[in-house]
Amino acid sequence: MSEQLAPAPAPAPSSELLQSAGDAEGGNKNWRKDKEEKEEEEAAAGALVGEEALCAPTALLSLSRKAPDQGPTESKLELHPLLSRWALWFFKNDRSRAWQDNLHLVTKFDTVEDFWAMYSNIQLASKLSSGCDYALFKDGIEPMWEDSRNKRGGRWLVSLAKQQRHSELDHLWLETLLFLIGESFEEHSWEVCGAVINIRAKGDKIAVWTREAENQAGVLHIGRVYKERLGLSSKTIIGYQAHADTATKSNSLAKNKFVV
Ligand code: MGP
Repeated sequence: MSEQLAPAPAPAPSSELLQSAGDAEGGNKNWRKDKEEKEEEEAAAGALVGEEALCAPTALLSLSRKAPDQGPTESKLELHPLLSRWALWFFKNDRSRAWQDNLHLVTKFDTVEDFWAMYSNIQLASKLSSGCDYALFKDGIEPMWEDSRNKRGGRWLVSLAKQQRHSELDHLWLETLLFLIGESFEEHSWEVCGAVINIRAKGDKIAVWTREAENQAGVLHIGRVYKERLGLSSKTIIGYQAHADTATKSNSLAKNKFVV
């Protein structure tokens, strides 16, 4: 774990973070109020983000974010900035709608504390229904092949067996998130766009998306560091596929451009 991430308690830091943010009970009341207001806003806007995924993380994030000039009693939280601002997206499969219309922006964050506030207040990936995804992308990059920062890129894909959902999925996804926001890829950090987890009955998938499928050195570096970070054995092979191949594949899996 990088030095920047060290202050974050793991793996269940929510109560600590929220308590240190101040009056936890008052916070809960505010949270419920904020949640009701947010639900009304979403209903009004027709943006129905899956209840199963969300517990008003944006409202909770505001509890932990204290302005630095709030005075000595209220500014006890020292926030630890991340190198980039990140956006969490949620996808819920509704076949009556276009793929893009099922994609919802949940929240954005740019500090270690807000990352944990977000993580602690959304549903674990293993508890989502089949067909749902989470995606964490750098702010400004949409989690789709069509985005200009993705269209020449590809993904390192970790395909899991069905039985791994209960034993390993949440751990691997959390490691993936920390891997991303820690940005320890040396000069290749700019190449990382984000990561996606697909919850699927046929077997779940986690992937790290990078920007340039033709940049062999960068892609391989990221793949090696990622594989090591996940603690995958040398016998486990993960493959990298260009989005252009995935988007036009004729069978179930696009061909691997690289493997590590
Ligand atoms: P998926 O959700 O990535 O994988 O793509 P799944 O459900 O495991 O299916 P499989 O085909 O990999 O076995 C499912 C479908 O969603 C794709 O075939 C596309 O129709 C659509 N889709 C997925 N993504 C990531 C995109 C995207 O970035 N853009 C668009 N337009 N459609 C996408």
